[in-house]
Amino acid sequence: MLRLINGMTLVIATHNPGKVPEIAALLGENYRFVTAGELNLPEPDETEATFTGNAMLKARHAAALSSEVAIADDSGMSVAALDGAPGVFSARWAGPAKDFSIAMKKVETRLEEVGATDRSAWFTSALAVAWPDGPCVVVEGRVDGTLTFPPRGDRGFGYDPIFVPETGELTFGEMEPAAKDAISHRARAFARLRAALID
Ligand code: ITT
Repeated sequence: MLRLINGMTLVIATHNPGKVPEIAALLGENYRFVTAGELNLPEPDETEATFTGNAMLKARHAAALSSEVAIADDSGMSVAALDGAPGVFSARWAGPAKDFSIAMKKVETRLEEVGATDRSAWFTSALAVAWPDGPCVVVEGRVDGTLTFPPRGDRGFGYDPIFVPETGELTFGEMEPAAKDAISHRARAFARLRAALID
């Protein structure tokens, strides 16, 4: 049976510094962490068409190269009026410089172009845990909300300053990290992971 055991080392298979504290906070203090960046692991190409596919690809890549159990997140923001875009292309909309002011502006411009008044959006997080000898578990979580422009708040990362979760009025960029961690797509995915691999 696949389990995460207290005290084991887990590779956090991300090169996004915004995700590391969120994943570490969700996992708590029971594991030893090392990040893909600290191990100088190369970033794999995200060639899959789904969040779950890319999360498994990243976790398997890090587990194979490090010989440790690895956890990866593949996530993104989907906008209803843009048929779910940017979705799995969320990071790529920020360009090679990973400038999310450009990505957020692009979302606003696309909404104006299609003449949409619907501002519904959601974040998805797929979390995958892979073992070096092959097994892999993947789960998904989602949080719904609405978009607001101009961006507000300098906390969080990525698209956080334009996303207001349905349970409140502040953007993810304005919320305390713990408040975001309590309701986020990543937290919801983690609850499923906990049920599958920890409890
Ligand atoms: P890794 O693959 O190395 O983890 P990445 O940034 O390329 O880093 P993704 O491919 O999963 O990760 O891209 C997801 C993008 O979606 C991410 O760069 C953010 O812009 C956005 N995103 C995901 N979760 C988010 C969150 O909680 N808040 C804001 N933006 C988020």
